[in-house]
Amino acid sequence: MLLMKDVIQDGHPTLRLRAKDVKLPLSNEDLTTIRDMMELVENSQDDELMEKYDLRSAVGLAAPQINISKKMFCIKTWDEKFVKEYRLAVVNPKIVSYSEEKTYMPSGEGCLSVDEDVTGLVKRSMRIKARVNLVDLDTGKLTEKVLRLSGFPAIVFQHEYDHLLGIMFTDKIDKEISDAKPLKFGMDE
Ligand code: UDB
Ligand code: ZN
Repeated sequence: MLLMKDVIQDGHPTLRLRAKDVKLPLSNEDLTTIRDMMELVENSQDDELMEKYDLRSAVGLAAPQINISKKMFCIKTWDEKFVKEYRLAVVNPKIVSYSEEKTYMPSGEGCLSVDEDVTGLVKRSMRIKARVNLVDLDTGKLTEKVLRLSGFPAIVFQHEYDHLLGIMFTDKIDKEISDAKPLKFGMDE
């Protein structure tokens, strides 16, 4: 089982590499890795396990963050209206289009690989379209898909995708967000 000590921190060279394509079909080793990553994210969203293992409540994790420089990440989150849940195990993604419209998390982004008290405003596209291979974590089966995401899931996807390129959110702390709309969560009016 993965723990926070397995998540490498800013300054580790792996976080700055361009991750390698994952060879398909998926090896058992890669399948185990992405299952372990999803398990950490899901455990971190369980109050008891979170407390027991001192986990930060996570919505996504990319393989480079556990020192594996391969194009894989997982996402487990709700959209900002709390309508739809996203549970995505993603391999070899490619974002093929970005909306002109920009948004940002009004409370700022953080990162499991960055000290807890570092946050910052990061401008992201409100909507993206990505070609991905999705892994069914029960069967290990892969499906090629075109994903269209918007709002918070799109922000999480772009943050994890950046990890595959060696980019940290701290590189993007803005500068100039006045042309972006703050993302509104469901509980806000
Ligand atoms: C996170 N979680 O998992 F707006 F219900 C962050 C941490 C770093 C604070 C744990 C998070 O943003 N949770 C969250 C946010 C909400 C509403 C809510 C839960 N990541 C993942 C990460 O570091 N992946 O590499 C950072 C996020 C910042 C923006 C998207 C991902
Ligand atoms: Zn991160």
